[in-house]
Amino acid sequence: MTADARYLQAIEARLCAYMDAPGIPDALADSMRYSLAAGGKRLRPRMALAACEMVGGDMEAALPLSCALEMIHTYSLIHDDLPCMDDDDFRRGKPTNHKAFGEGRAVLAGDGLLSYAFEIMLDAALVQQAKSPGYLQAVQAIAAGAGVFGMVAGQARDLANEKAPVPNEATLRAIHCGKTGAMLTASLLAGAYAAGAEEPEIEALRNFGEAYGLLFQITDDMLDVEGDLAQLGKTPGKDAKQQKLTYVTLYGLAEAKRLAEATAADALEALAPFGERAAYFRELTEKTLERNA
Ligand code: GRG
Repeated sequence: MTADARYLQAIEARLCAYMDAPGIPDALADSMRYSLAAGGKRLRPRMALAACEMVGGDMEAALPLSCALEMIHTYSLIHDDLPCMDDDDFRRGKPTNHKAFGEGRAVLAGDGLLSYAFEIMLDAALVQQAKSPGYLQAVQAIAAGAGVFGMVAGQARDLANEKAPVPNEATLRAIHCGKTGAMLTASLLAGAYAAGAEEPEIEALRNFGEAYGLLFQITDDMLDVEGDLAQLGKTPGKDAKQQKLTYVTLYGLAEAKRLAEATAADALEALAPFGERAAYFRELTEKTLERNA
């Protein structure tokens, strides 16, 4: 079995177990499950498990963190799709949560996923804290990536920029370091901290996360122009329609492609300290560049 198949199997089984816990009202559990099970790539939880194993940890210990990352990511997509934000009809190839359940239930599905994620992480930290001193640091990395200095900050900058556009590289970077990069880097750090990684490894992963996050965003912007609904799982062409600031609108498709290649090279360089152990992340970087991750 490939590492990815192992990770995916463990993630899916554990997410189902969390959602089958007794006591969650049916209507709430249904709307949370709907988006969780809608066919996301599970990129963040896979990255957390791979980072954990790369630095010598046991993926079982990182599994609660990994599922929490997917829950937080899914909440962000549900809220981002709401009419008061991006107003999208399709996500992960299915009608968006508010289209399926109405806005009230979609807001609550997001709230439920976010708060359940923290409950799961802290429950695990309470169990792990004696034998794994890095575990709480892992939870902190996820909180920081998700919050007002991370993903929520990026979303706030994005909203502000829609009202008063400042179309330059600095604005674009600030938006996407938060919206996209923060949770990707947090996934790497969480897996590594849970495995007891030391500062030089954390620093190398932070560098990789920064470059990989940028690569992911540039290729995501390119897909919005070149992809179709089946490939994207969401409506293509929305960025141009909403006059969004993206790497393609700022630089054009050809230059965005060149930037993606240079950024992939930076990401690969950041992995050098891990040598052979970084095979998973080398392959992920190459697949992302080919927009096939
Ligand atoms: C609502 C606080 C709040 C934040 C929303 C994540 C986000 C911030 C908005 C989503 C819109 C968007 C296009 C973000 C940038 C790229 C991104 C995160 C794409 C989706 O991630 P994938 O491709 O999705 O990993 P799947 O569905 O495969 O998990």
